[in-house]
Amino acid sequence: MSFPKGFLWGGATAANQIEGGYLEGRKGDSISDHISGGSRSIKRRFTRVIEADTFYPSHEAVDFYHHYKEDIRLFAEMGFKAFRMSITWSRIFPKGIEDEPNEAGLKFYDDIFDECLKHGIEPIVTLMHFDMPYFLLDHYQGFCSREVVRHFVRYAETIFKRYKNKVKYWITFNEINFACLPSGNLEVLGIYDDRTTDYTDPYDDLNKRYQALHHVLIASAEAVNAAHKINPDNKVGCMIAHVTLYPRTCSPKDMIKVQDLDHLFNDFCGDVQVFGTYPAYMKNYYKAHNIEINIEENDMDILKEGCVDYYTFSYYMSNCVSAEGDYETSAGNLLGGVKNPYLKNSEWGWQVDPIGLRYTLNKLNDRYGIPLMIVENGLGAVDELTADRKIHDEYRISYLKDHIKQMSKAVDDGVNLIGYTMWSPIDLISSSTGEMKKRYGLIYINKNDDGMGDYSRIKKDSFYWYKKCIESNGEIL
Ligand code: BGP
Repeated sequence: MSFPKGFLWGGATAANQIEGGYLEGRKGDSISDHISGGSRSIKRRFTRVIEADTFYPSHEAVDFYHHYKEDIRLFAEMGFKAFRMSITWSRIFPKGIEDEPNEAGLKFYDDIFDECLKHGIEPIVTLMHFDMPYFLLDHYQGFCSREVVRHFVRYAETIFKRYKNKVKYWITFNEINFACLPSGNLEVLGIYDDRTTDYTDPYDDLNKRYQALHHVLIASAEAVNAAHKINPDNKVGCMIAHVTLYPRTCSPKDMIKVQDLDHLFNDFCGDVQVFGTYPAYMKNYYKAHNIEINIEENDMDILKEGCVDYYTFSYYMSNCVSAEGDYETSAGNLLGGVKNPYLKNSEWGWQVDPIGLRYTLNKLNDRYGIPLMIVENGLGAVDELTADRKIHDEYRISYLKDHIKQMSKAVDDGVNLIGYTMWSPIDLISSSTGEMKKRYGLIYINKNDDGMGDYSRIKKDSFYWYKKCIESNGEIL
């Protein structure tokens, strides 16, 4: 067991899934404030109060806005070295287009970072985690418009300057590669993905989708550049949702299918962000799908200059694909694919695969050769609060333990892994279902989907387990 000294143990969150504080501190409307259900046939985002079968966003999430001191104190009690969180863009620029930032929003994050630093916790900050000012969606269709790149870069520069002495680790866009999944979550492009609105339908319009993604990649590269100029000590990472793929059989056709999907989903965005250039396989993909995007004269230079310093990814599951089955429609997993007979599912159908994490770490280490960080990994489950206010979540402990064991093997394999922020230190609103019911936390939040609960924080059994894990630098599991 050999985690390096200074290994960044911690936990990860996203602003729109924890903060609440709707419109407090002169915050502007965010896209996530408008998602009140029905999107992709599931209710999304905020704790919802059900009235006569109608869902309303409560805009409260788990009220981190008012509990951050208590929460960060609890993270410190577990011995966290790092806390991954994101900034709500509309707290800083309420509409996204203002010349001057909103001081109250900036101050809110100053306070959070101060609180972290007071406890020796390194903040790892994502600039955009599935959300942006609503105005940018309404007026520009998010990153479909090149204009939004300019607004994003102004936002990023403002943030880098303001927190120059407080934050060193940055991530530009969360799970950027979801844009490449045929049924993907297009919030990464700043597009509200409710197919019933007329905003846009990039699902069928690949040109539009990949044009928007190009803009996001340019925005990310410009932000990396700006971060390095503002503070040469800044470390900026990409963030990829990595779903490791296996062929269903040893048929060469299955293997080719794996390679194609790997390129499209797992590799493309990371390759651009690490190597600073569009890979050949993607140029071919564009040709084969009649995709013609507008690339401006300096764009390739921007990508080349804006390569990331480290590679971060989320890892929840692996997936199994077959050349014969339809990747999208087969049951048993979030991303489709076929059932892997060697793996068990979570209650939500995600195929749990700790050994796949070791494999993935080795793959990424070989491919990129830059420091790696796992910035999301965890188990969504239904927890039971006992009468004496305890949560015995041995299933979560066993999930985390099995993954950490494989991480440690990967480190022994020679992988340059610098941190692990599990998802998530506190219960939060599920991104894919919009529910509280799907809980990930080491800390229970007393709030339910029916609106009941007082937001009190309760330590789960996994809290004490993770504390020991960190204390022993991953030796005691
Ligand atoms: C990732 C997202 C997170 C988080 C996590 C768990 O895709 O980056 O925001 O929510 O998945 O997913 P879910 O909440 O849907 O279970």
